[in-house]
Amino acid sequence: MTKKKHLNQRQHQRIAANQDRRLARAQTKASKPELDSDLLAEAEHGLVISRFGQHADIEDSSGQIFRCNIRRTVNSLVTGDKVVFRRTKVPGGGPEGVVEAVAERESVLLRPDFYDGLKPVAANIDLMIIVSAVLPAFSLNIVDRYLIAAEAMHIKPLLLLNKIDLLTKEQRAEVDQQLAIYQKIGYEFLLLSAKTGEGTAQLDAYLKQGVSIFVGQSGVGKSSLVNNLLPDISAETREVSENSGLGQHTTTTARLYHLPDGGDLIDSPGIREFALWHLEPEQIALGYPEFKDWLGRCKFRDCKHLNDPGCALQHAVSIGEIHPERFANYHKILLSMAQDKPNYFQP
Ligand SMILES: Nc1nc2c(ncn2[C@@H]2O[C@H](COP(=O)(O)OP(=O)(O)O)[C@@H](O)[C@H]2O)c(=O)[nH]1
Ligand SMILES: [Mg+2]
Ligand SMILES: [Zn+2]
Repeated sequence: MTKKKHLNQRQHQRIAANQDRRLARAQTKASKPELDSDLLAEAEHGLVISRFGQHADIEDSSGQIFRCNIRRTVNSLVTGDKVVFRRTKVPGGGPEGVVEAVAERESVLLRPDFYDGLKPVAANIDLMIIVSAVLPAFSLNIVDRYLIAAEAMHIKPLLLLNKIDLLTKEQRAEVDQQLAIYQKIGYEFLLLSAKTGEGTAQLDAYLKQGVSIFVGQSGVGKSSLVNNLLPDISAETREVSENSGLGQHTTTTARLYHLPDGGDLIDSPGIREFALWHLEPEQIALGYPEFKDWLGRCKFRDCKHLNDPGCALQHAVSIGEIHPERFANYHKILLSMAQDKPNYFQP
């Protein structure tokens, strides 16, 4: 048997197991009576700190947290959602309240799961901090992938280059040149060292402005940055869930933390790295803001922007309006997306 066939069989088993679990969940949900309205206090506004299955931890305006049930009419509820909830009047072992409704989201982070498809994992994020580093190599291709995701989800991106303590003079000059490409397009960036603390004051200034998340490939220093910001939360706990063999379902439970110096951070190891299988080819081009003025101006409507005659994008590259490396990455990403997509996301 080939390796590929073997994997497919395992995928089938996994999908079947997921379906069984979903069915079981739906059955317990149906048999559970909903809380009587007489036992509930007035409706108030709350914030979802974390969601676990049929429960969610909701924070009220004074900062108190209540473990609540979720009304069946609430379709989707994730960390960062703003809700209307009602506390239970009589304290006892049961739920401390009920989530009645969810406010419209300003943004939602979607994460594609190989087996389950697209899943919302956090809402109302203001800033996606895209972490990269010189070790492992500073990859503009990976940076571009996360930028495309940020553009598609309408979340403001911030480029953060970590581990600057490791940069030689030559590397620093090279990095400055690469970052200038992004600065010209209008992206903001920070140079930082989670090890020495250099640059953390600038990071704090960004974090204070709202709700942030860290994303980026493995090894760039995301855990180190989070641990620096939240020293009171046991790093041990975090690493355990990060390395547990329990699968993606447990590690994607995101949690919202209030930062000691202001602002909020939504975090879980599972949301720090994610793939982009779910994006359409059109979204890839839209993930490059500097293409916008040129898209739709090619001679042929179905222009692939490769060697097509009369290509406006090629022209923009030739006159220096689009950087050749960004243009090359665009084609590389398009190609790899078509190849890497799991069957789930094939049209
Ligand atoms: N020299 C240096 N090493 C760092 C820095 N930040 C993180 N590291 C190291 O890089 C490795 C990966 O860091 P980690 O936080 O686990 O990365 P993650 O996979 O993105 O969560 C660890 O060995 C860290 O100690 C930094 O600013 N400078
Ligand atoms: Mg980590
Ligand atoms: Zn073209």
